[in-house]
Amino acid sequence: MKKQYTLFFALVFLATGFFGVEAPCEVATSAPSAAKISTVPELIVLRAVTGSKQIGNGVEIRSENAVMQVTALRDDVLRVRVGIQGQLPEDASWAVLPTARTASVRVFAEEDSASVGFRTGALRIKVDRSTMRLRITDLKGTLIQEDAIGHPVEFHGSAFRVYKTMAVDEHFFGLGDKPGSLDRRDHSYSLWNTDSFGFQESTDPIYKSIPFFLTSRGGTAAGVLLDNTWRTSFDFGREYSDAYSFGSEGGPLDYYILYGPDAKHVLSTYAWLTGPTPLPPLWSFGFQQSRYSYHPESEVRKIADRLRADRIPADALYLDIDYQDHYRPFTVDQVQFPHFAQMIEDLRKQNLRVVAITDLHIAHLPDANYTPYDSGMTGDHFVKKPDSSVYIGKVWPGPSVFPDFTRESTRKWWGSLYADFVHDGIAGFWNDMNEPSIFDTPNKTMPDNVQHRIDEPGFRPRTTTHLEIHDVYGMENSRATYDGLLALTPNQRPFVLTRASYAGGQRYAATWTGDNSSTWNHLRLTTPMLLNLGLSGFGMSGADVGGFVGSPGAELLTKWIELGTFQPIDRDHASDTSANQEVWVDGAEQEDIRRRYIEERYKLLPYLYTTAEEMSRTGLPIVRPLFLEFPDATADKHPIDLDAPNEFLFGANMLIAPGIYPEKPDTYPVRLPSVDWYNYWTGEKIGENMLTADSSTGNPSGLVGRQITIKPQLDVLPVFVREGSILPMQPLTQSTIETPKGPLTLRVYPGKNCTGSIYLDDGLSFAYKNGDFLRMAFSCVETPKGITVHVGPHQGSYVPWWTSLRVEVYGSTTAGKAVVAGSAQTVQTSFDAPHHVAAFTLPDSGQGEDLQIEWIR
Ligand code: NBV
Repeated sequence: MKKQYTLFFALVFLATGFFGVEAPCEVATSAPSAAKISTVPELIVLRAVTGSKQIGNGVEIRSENAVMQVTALRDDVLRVRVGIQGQLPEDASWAVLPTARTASVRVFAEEDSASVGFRTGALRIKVDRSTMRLRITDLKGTLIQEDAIGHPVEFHGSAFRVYKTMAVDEHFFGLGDKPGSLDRRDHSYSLWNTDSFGFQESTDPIYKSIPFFLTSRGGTAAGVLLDNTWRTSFDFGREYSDAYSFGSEGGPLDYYILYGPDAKHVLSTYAWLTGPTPLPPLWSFGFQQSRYSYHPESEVRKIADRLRADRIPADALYLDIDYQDHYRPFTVDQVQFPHFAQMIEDLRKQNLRVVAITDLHIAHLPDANYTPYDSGMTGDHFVKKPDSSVYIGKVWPGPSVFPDFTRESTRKWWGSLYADFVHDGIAGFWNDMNEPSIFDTPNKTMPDNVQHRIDEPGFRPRTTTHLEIHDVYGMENSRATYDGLLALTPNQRPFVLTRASYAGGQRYAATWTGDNSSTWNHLRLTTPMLLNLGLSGFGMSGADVGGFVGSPGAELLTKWIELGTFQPIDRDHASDTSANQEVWVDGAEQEDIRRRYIEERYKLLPYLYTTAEEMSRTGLPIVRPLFLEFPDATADKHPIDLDAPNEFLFGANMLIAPGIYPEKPDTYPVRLPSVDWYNYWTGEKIGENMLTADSSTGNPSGLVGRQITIKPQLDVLPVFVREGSILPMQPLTQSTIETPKGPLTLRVYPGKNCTGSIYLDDGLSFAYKNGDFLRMAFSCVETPKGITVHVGPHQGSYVPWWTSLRVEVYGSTTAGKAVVAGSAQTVQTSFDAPHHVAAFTLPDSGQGEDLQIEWIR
């Protein structure tokens, strides 16, 4: 049973009656008589303003011993810090970029008898003098966020909790890939990186801790980052039906509020705050084949040969832990892989790259000529126990030691360990087990009292316990890998895949959702998990296609491969005890369907890569909930995704509608935001006749959109394209290493606000930063007799692989004549009735042109 109003009474009780009315900031115990003899921590309640002063970009407020600072980094970004011992917490962060953290904007002080505060160019901030409640509105008075009635903040010893009022129509997203529903409302979560093999819908916590969430309230979005690496927790109306809260067991009370008003803006602001995902190498968008583990060498080669023989487009093969000598990171089992470097070279000749796992646990092997251990000991790079001896825990190699990744020098040393593998031609690296996962401890990770050193620019040098570092350990591991690879090959974009991370970890690594299961409910889980990851800064993500634990049946694997096509990372991966899970395992009929989807992904690479480049600039994820692009899709502006479970957008323009129960034969509804849509597979425009009757009526949640009914088919994953989009596509290749042969295809879907673009570069280096890229913008307008497609000129110096353009106009009912404006030449279009497409090809001059098409009636 949820408690309504009880929060108010409980807090008023705590803050006034029980602990004394006069004291504005009380130090008390939750059971005074027992306090002296028990370990119940002190409760400190911030209650009234006892002093305040305006500072350059905000206000500093005292409440007895406590100090609270609210500052504006930008007009739309606030930071709130609180210390109860008269001092603010250390001004340092693993997540927030120094440039953002130290940014500041001029504010205007606003004070009256009831409140102190200020105004920015976008927000008004008030702190109530008698209650210390923080209230933020926009300049028109729309409420963005306010502390709950009672008191704003409570401390229990070193733990703290912040309560905020929760509106009836407020919804919550983010917190990384925690399983369960897309909307976090009515749930509570704990953040503590955990190896959660075989997790389920209700498992919490799992691998990553990303203390960022997005709120959406009556169409106004805001974000909150609680920048605290200790064990944190979030409650979105589970404890109290009228309040949400966040807190931590220790560490700084330091949080950021990011104002929208739209969700897209919040996400780009979050990317400003914590850094965007860097542009990944093109090959990482190809199909990736993995298994725990392909070994020996002949098995790896067999998989590569089969991919090529069966013409399954693919770009990467993974080496899991069995390629190593006794699971020792940075070694190779010479018996199983006698020609390791040669194998990598040979795979490369087959246009396949290798990603190798390099776990962080270094085997404890004194006097055994194991360089990672020896050099790590010499450099004092491992974490220690309180008695100063090196901490040893058991993982895959047996007794292991653990790098002290919160030291810059340790990260440099770790990065240098990759030199040989990079030299051998390994293209990407996989950091697993970095929660860290440890076998022989009761909590399956390091004991709380393990000592980590913080020796890091921007931080006060000190030694701290694992409690503070645990949640950021995996991120610093992947940072060490990323930076190390950059140091080794400065002009190559690193590809790092990490399992554990923290806010901001998207700067260093892509991520996957860990050990999911080969079951239908896990196929269902992938969409909300990847969407919430994207809403938490991690736009480059995937879930193991086919599921990791267990073995998928033929149809499940087929459906999963279909969905994987539209995930940022498309990696088929299975456990050591799973049956084989490659594309071909269930015979030709299934393989043909699966191949077709993977082929479609390759054809869509220009669109996908263009979306990835957008992500690297704006922070907008590759897969997006519908409300990001269609915030007004419902009458009351609640996120349309709540009525459209499991639908998602792939980039801005493609809507994927897998259905919640693909294992069932029943028809299911697909809700579409109210613009026109095209069926991606048939090219047909979704006409009125295809909409189901209840699209505008009988819908209690006020949906303004449309609804169509889908009859599930094994070989069809419904995909729709938004009217007014132009999708760039390429001829099929078997790998991104192959140069596509033929024209760049522009799929034109006529409609309102018709635009599109393409971004292209060498896919590997940083030359694009010096202008060596190609960008083109497209648009279209319908004319009385047909349509005009505008092809923008080439921008940037990169020379594309195509010399001609194939323009395909969808939703067509007839052939047409195309004229390049200003030229006398007329081209007759082809017409493909079953696909509703009229098409023609013309040279791409690079100068840009207007293509006028008139339908032949
Ligand atoms: O390295 C083996 C596996 C790996 O395949 C998987 O993807 C990781 O999530 N790893 C976990 C360790 C053992 C899992 C049982």
